[in-house]
Formats: sequence, structure tokens, C-alpha cells
Amino acid sequence: KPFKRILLTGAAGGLGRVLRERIGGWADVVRLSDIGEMDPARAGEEVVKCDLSDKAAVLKLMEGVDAVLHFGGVSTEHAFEDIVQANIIGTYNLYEAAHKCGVKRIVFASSNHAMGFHRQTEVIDADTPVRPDGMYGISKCFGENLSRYYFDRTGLETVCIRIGSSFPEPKTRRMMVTYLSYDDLTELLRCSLFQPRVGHTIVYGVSNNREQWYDNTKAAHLGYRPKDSSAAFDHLFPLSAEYPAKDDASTIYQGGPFVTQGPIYKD
Ligand code: NAI
Ligand code: 15L
Repeated sequence: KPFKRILLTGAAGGLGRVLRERIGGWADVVRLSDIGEMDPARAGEEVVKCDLSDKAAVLKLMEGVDAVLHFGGVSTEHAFEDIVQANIIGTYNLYEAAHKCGVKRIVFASSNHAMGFHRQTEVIDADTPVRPDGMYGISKCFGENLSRYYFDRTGLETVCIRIGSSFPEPKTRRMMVTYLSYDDLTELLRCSLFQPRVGHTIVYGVSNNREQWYDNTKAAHLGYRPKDSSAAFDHLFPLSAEYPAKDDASTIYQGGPFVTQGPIYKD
């Protein structure tokens, strides 16, 4: 196996629990970590409870690790004070520890919300300027820039996956465009970990859905070919008059409902 020990952060979360069942064969040991409760370790696993905002604990967590799947953190819009601990200080602690421990590669679970204020009529790629749609999206931009810096300064490689919507099935009409199946997510992680050279890559994590807001040409070197499509869920969203009006922000911007959830501070 190419890796001795892979660290998965966010292991108690929605995606972490799915990935736990799928990445066992990728390393001799998978170290699972979260601030929340996790099932006990099975063969080939280690379970370590850790708050990402605790710098010393994260350094200890990283010992003996050679690759990281960084999925831990606040995963929706929240007060900046909460986001800063897990996503900004936490991601900084993770990169600093990874550098100190000689980690070769990190896959960072970024989000479509780094780009959420682009319109649904646009097709964006890895070089399109960021337009975060809230404090959560801003924290993902921070992770993307931080990882860019660590690559330029130290050679630590990162693939930033701007995940669309990875759930068992699309929950809204918007998610018919942003849907990423669990199989395609797993395949994108496999490509991101096992391609010989990735440098610092930004890729959109979506399935082969009929409508696309994302152009992954600049991440072609990953070799990611999604197999699934949200078309399998067409029956969930029959065309009807109930589709939100054209002046509803959630149908104008790619970030959907997130674009009206972030704070606007007034004196
Ligand atoms: P989730 O909220 O279910 O899981 C996140 C996990 O991070 C939780 O188990 C939580 O306990 C843990 N966590 C939060 N603060 C922490 C801290 N201070 N220290 C250690 N652990 C902490 O979210 P989900 O859906 O599993 O997403 C995983 C990652 O993927 C997140 O980073 C999220 O931003 C990203 N993502 C997910 C998308 C999706 O469609 N599921 C879309 C875009 C991005
Ligand atoms: C995200 O970044 C969130 O983590 C996830 O819960 C979904 O809301 C997703 O984006 C989305 O945009 O559908």
C-alpha cells in the first residue's frame, strides 16, 4: 500500500462515516478523528478524539501520518466565532502539524460555497475568482489559500475539492446540479491521493449531472471521471409551478440558500 497511515478528520460526520467504510484498503492504518463520538476502532483502524482548535493535540494526532483527508470542521453557515475555531484555527493547526510531521499530501474538503455568489448562469473553473457566500465559504477560501501557501513554501501537496452536495440523494432542485454521489466522491478521493503528482489542485466535486456550473478541465491531471448522475433522481423534482421565483436569491446564485444566511453587520 502506498501509505502507512491515512488520517481522516471529521470521521463522525455525514461524509466521514460513509468514507470510513470505503477507505480501509488505502493504507495499513486509517486513523479516524473527530471532536464527536465515533464507533470503536476495528482492525486496521485507530480512533482518536481531538478538537482541531487544540494545537498540541493536533500535533500529536499527526504523528506517524503520511496523508490526510481533512473533512472535520463546521460544515454549514454559523457565527464567525464558531467557524474561526474549527475551520480557520483548526485548519492552520492541521497544516502546521502536517508540515512538522513530513506529511506528503492532504485532500481538503472545500466547498462550492467558496464560489456561492457566482450566478447559476455562469460556468466557473479553478481560476475563476472566489466569491464566498458567507463566513463558512470564507473559511473554505482560507483553507484553499493556506494550502496554496504550504505547497509553495514547503512542497506539501493538496487537492482542494469544492464539494457540491454529497448526500444519499439531492434534496432540492439546486442539488440536481451540485449533487456528488458517494461513489464519485470516493473515486475523486482515490484519484486525489494516488496520482503521482498533484501540486496544489482545485477541483469541483460533482457527479456527471446533466446541468453543470463547473468546468474541471484544469484538474484533468487527476483523472477523475464521475460515473453517476443526478438524472437518476429526476422523479423527485417534477416540473411544476412551485419552482421558486426568478427573483429568489437561492435560484439566482450557485450557493443557493446560503447566500442569504451569512451575517450583515450594521452599526
Ligand atoms: P458534518 O457536519 O456531518 O461533519 C463534520 C464533522 O466535523 C462533524 O462530525 C464534527 O463533529 C466535526 N468537527 C466540527 N468541529 C470540529 C472541531 N473543532 N474539531 C474536530 N472535529 C470537528 O459535515 P459533512 O457533510 O460530513 O462534511 C464533511 C466536510 O465536507 C466538511 O468540511 C464540509 O464543510 C465539507 N463539505 C461537505 C459537503 C456535503 O455535501 N456533505 C459539501 C461541501 C463541503
Ligand atoms: C456544503 O458546503 C455543506 O457542507 C453541505 O451541508 C451542503 O449544504 C452543501 O454545501 C450544499 O451546497 O448543498
